[in-house]
Amino acid sequence: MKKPIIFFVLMLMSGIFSCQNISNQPESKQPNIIFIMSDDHAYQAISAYDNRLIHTPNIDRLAEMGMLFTNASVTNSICAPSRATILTGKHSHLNGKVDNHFQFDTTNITFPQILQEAGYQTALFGKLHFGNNPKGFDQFKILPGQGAYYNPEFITKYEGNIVVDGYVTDIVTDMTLDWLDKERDKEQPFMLMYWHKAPHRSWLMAERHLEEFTSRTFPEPETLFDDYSGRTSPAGEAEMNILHHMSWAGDHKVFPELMDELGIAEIGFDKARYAYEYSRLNESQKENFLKVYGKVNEDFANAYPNMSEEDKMRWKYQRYMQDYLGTIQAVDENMGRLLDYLEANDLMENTIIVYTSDQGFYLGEHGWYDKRFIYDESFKTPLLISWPNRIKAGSRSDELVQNLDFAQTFLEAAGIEAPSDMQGESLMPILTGNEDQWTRDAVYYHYYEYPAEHMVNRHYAIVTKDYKLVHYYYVEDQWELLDRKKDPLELKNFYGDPEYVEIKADLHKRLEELRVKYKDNTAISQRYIDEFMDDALDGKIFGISKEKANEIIQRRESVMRD
Ligand code: SGN
Ligand code: CA
Repeated sequence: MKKPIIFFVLMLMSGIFSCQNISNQPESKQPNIIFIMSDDHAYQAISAYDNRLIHTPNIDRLAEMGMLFTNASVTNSICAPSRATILTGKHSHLNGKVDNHFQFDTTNITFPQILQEAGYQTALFGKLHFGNNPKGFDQFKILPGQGAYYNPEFITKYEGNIVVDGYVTDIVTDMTLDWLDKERDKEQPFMLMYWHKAPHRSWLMAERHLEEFTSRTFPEPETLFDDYSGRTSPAGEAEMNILHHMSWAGDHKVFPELMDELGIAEIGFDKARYAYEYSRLNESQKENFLKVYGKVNEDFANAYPNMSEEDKMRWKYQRYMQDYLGTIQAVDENMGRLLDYLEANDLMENTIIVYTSDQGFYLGEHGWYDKRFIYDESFKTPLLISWPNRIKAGSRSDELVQNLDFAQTFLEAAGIEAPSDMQGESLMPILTGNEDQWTRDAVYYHYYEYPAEHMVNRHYAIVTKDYKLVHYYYVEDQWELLDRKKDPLELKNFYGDPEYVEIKADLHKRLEELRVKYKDNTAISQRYIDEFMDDALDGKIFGISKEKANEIIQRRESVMRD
């Protein structure tokens, strides 16, 4: 019964909206939308934000042409949930995609479906990570799951599953340019999603960048040796420390034979992941890899016997940055190809181009890699938007905008009224210089995937420009109050500090108001926890054993008894 009703509603909406379009705005004025997303791209690794690590001249072009957001964030810092929030304009607890584990519920209405119904041509190339195919696209070629860096497989709308030789970032761009140039109807507006796999783990860069990036040295973040004191226990319990949890072969490309020779123990799926990545390469790619990483291994073999724990952390951080940033070099080059094409084909002026990531990422801050936590580097995400017809070149905004807001922004830009149950706010006032019409002063966050890989405890929070009040509610019940202005590195919990009594009370009140506003409550969250824990106890959650899941449940029960 459900599907026909939704279809009817969509038809109805599209009818109403196309009438509106005709009367309010000539069809030809509807902007094109190009939504570019990379996977796990930290804002620290875009030179328009921070030029200490890498130069990204092409991504920076969007900042020069348009607006850079310094306070953009996600509602749940993990891949598929972020994408689901983007497509539905709803928080995780309402769209149902609370973690990477369960499939996306395709009965949700997404903004591509609405745009398609309203006459937009729609296409998606790259990573989606939903466990099923997307609705609302005239064309898609998506990577299965996380996808592969080399010679990747794609699930396509019309050609079944295909394997394409080459490097994923180049291939996804070729597909995108092909569609723009040859496949779309050039008389109609379009909405194109160009969604990279890079720079997701395990960071395999293009062959052409191997030599250059494996010889670079990068500055260390101030908190590389964070000891996690001063905050609640989840920071110290997480398994995402570069020294302790990043694997030697799988991540750093130390040869498994060398690990054996040096007596280095595996971390996680260390050698298996290395073997998987390596097995995907063809003969000439293997040769190139072995040559470049052979040199890295040689230097490592010489240095390792005299390395202290601190040296190992420093070495691992450098290796992490070399490979991670190497993958971004190809993203930036390909971004250049796309922007050049748009310029050459007169498509720049009336196209909204968004560059963002599905979340931020730790590049050694707090000694970490990965994301999930509400500490800035993963809670915040890069966001650059250009639209020369409407946005002032070189502008910046520090407003609290979120991935929740994209759907309504695009719909408003296209002259389409958004469904009333979407929960974001259109960014149009900010983009068009009418900031006085923007009133949001706090955002809501909720992370769920636990116990799972990286062991980041469940938490929800309110974030304002000045503070974060965070509740870790699973296992031990703990609160954290972060002072964003006074302690920007987020090293201290002020929750018990008498000076913060009033601030704390105010934030508690506002957090409850936000939970009511966004309709998150214990009953809804509990449903997701129960389903997830059943699978965890069955050993069905990636990266966590049945025993570990059971241990967490026992701990939780004993805390609740006390
Ligand atoms: C993989 C990675 C994790 C990462 C998740 C989620 N491990 O499981 O490090 O946190 O993806 O990433 S790996 O050993 O398989 O590389 S997400 O971007 O899809 O959310
Ligand atoms: Ca991601």
